Amino acid sequence: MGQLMAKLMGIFGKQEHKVIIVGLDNAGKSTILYQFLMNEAVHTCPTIGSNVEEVVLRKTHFLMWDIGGQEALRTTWNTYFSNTEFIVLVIDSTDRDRLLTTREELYKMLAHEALRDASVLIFANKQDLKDSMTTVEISQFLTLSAIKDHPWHIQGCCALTGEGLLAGLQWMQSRATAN
Ligand SMILES: Nc1nc2c(ncn2[C@@H]2O[C@H](COP(=O)(O)OP(=O)(O)OP(=O)(O)O)[C@@H](O)[C@H]2O)c(=O)[nH]1
Ligand SMILES: [Mg+2]
Repeated sequence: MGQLMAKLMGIFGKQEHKVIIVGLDNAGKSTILYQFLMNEAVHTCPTIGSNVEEVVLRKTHFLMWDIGGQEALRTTWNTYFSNTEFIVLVIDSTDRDRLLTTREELYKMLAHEALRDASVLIFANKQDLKDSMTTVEISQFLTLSAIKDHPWHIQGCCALTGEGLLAGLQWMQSRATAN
């Protein structure tokens, strides 16, 4: 779906829950988005700007914005924040060196006024790789248990096979219908 069409559906269509997919470059954000849409791994290129697609689960419509994660693009993330209900933070679970950077980006977002009411789904991606950190290690490093002002959930996954993605989407769906 084109970006304009997606936007128009968001404005005039049935209730649509806005999702932003963020995380550092190479985390697997675009691979996850297209796995949701097509149930298969597609070849991705680094995202410059964003991709937007509609994903539907059991009559719940999500408008998902997949935003480029390169350092120079991270300053643009805030232009996508308004009306966001869900932040999907994607982490390359093998990328130990940059987990601190991810942590900083996460807490910056959580402190942002426009994201005050947003829920956070963290995908610990690339669980297929043998040196990947577990969800427990990542939770501890990000001190997720200290986050009291946003509902959050962490889910291990592999975007190449799709394993774990539906569980994450189901968590969003249950929150979207609870609100
Ligand atoms: N082994 C493995 N590789 C993955 C997985 N998910 C994504 N990749 C690979 O990681 C690379 C980056 O994936 P993208 O989806 O393009 O990453 P991105 O987060 O969209 O990156 P930017 O658009 O630059 O922000 C690609 O080569 C993917 O095939 C996974 O679960 N396991
Ligand atoms: Mg991308």
